[in-house]
Amino acid sequence: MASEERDEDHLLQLDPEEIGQNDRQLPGEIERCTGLNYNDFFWRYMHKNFPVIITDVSNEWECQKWTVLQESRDLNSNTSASSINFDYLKTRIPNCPVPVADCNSSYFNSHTKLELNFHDYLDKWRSGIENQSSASQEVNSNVDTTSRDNLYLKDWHLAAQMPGYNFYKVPKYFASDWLNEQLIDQKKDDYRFVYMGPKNSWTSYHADVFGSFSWSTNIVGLKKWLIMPPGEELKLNDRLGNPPFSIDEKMLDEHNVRYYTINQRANEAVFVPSGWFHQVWNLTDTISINHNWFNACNIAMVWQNLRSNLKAVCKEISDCQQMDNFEAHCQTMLRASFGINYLDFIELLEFIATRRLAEKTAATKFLLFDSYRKNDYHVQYDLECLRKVTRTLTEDPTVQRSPLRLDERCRQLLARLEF
Ligand SMILES: O=C(O)CCC(=O)C(=O)O
Ligand SMILES: [Fe+2]
Repeated sequence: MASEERDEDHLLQLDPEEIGQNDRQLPGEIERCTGLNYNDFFWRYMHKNFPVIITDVSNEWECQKWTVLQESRDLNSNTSASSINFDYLKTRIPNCPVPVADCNSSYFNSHTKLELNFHDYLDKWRSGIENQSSASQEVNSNVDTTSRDNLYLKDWHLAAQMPGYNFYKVPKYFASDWLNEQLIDQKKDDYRFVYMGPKNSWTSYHADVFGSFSWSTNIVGLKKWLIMPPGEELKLNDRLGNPPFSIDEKMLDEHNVRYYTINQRANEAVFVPSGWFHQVWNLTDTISINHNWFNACNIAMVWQNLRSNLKAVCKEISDCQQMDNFEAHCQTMLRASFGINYLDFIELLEFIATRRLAEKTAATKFLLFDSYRKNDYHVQYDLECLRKVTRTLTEDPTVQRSPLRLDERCRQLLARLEF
């Protein structure tokens, strides 16, 4: 828990309503919560794998300086809106290469990727805004809006790239994060990202990597989300089982898809549960911070996803089944396509188990993102879920016949966890 925050905010307690109530009715709309406590978020949303919008999460973040308040030009209204502080961004962040998606062009079911230097990206963005506003002031302007650049800086590992620059603080709700806990400790590529994009940039239809959760907080701007519960996406697949590249409300209505619309404003975090397909549009110039992660609540879903991706990979190269090292080959392909394979997954479980077992007896628990400390109940809960998922792994035929003796590793892990 954050030293500056109250302890009871972070106590994880068994919610009495939780017991025997797994199949809750889907509500009519996604709730917007202010002042939600950790326990309520944990049991009512994260554990139930249901989305929520949380307000006021980023008021104090340093990256508020990336925005400037602009008085409205409309003299009759007192409204003010924030816009991008290009000068501050350029002074604070070096001109490093950044990953950019071209939202006007696609390549194999995703937006074409390119790399630009950060300051060049900002210059293009700023001149796009200036051209747009001068065009809108011209009466009968003939400017062709479709030929404008639509470049989206996304999946930028800025936190890893500038470790000394604390431009945001992970909200307490999202602090239990096994994925980044391991990757940051081992100094590997993590899943902490910055997104910056002009009005009309967008992210195509997808579910998140590994079947992970994601959270996304708007620093400035407005995002529109279309998001659907797991299973609904099947209604949109073509006859070969391929999902569409892009969706809209008309398509969803025509296919009788149950879905939700979220209008996400600045300072609001959206919690995206595991396996919920979504598409996202920036309705205005927008900057957001986003993490992918998993923990005790969705580790079993990530494991099921890993298993079904292995099945798909094996099927794809089934003509090589007679090869001596067919299974090892499948694991290599699994890592390439999915991001992790069975060995990586087991190593992650071992890493978290070692930490939680040490925490069980230690007076001080590990800090999550330098701010939050877990209580004993949280450690117990993590250990229980680790035990459950490891037991499932020991029953998996691929694990059992692994040439890497993954079965032995799982059994040893289980013995440590059952101690
Ligand atoms: O903001 C975006 O463009 C995409 C965000 C997203 O897909 C996510 O947070 O899972
Ligand atoms: Fe996503």
